[in-house]
Amino acid sequence: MRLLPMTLLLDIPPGWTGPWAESLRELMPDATILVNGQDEFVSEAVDYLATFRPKPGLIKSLANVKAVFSLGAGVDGIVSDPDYPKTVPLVRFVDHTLAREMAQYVVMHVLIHHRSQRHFDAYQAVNKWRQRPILRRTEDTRVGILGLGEIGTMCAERLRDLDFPVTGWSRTRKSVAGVESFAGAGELAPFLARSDILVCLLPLTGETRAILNAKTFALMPKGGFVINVARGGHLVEDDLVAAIDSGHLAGATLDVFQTEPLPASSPLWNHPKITVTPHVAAITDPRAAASSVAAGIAAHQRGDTLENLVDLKRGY
Ligand code: NDP
Ligand code: OXD
Repeated sequence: MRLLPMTLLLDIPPGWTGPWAESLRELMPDATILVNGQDEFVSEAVDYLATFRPKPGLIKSLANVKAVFSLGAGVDGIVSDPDYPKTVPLVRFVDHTLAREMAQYVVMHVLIHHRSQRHFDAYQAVNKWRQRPILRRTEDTRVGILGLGEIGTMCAERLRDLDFPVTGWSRTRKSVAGVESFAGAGELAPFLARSDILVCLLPLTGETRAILNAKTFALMPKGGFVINVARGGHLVEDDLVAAIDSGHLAGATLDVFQTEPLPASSPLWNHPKITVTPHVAAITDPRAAASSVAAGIAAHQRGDTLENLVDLKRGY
């Protein structure tokens, strides 16, 4: 992609792997691509930043940065920086392959729960043949999706296509074929009351933090199941364990945690009714991210309106 000369700073979280800089350099051969923590750079020379969880203050220190590109769909790690300069546009990563992987993860864990797969795993481990009917009909297993955005909508459509009755909850009302839409704080309680499986796909904001709490679980039907693939900050972990141990909830699948990596001492690791995965529901593909960053920079240089802009006041 031909671009005007510019400098892009790539700020990758420690532990991330993949050919991030290579993908960006391949797509933008005329650009200067620098990697934070590896390359020396002059802050004032940085035109664009691609990042996921920047150290607070990094963006403010880049006095001439023209736009920031999030390498993840969730931007809570960027907008939480109190020094984020409000005049700098923030572009979110929206990608079909990311949404598709998220939908695969959600469908898989809905089915693992619905088909009692963990029950069969436990008996296989001790060489025991234990048949058991599916406990509830698909038509009677209502899935509720908190957050009917890019990813939530794809999850809803895939589950609907498997004949699960699906509803979604969002700030504004949605129109997704075959998916009942609930909107706003006033419709949260009726939405929860008909969510046998509750999937969280909300962005983490001041309004959604700790939304998965004791009150929320009490409003769900007895025997309900929770899947949190959004952010650890959405869930009050102790409330979840209490709701499962009391017998009100049947269990949970968690991909995201208040503290990541999840400390080895966390009781969540060994809870017999909780499945833990290490924030892998979907991993950003470096090539897809590079192509979205390159397209955004090209649009910005042409003076076009940027797509997928984050509303900094709303926080997503
Ligand atoms: P979107 O911004 O497309 O969708 C967010 C949805 O949440 C929208 O429907 C929005 O409603 C709704 N919402 C936001 N605030 C509220 C509120 N206060 N009350 C009710 N509804 C609200 O986000 P994505 O679908 O792209 O991503 C969702 C989240 O998934 C990300 O923020 C990230 O945290 C997580 N994620 C996790 C990954 C993982 O590997 N575990 C990978 C990728 C993403 P409305 O449309 O009306 O504004
Ligand atoms: C994301 C994530 O937000 O990986 O994209 O969690």
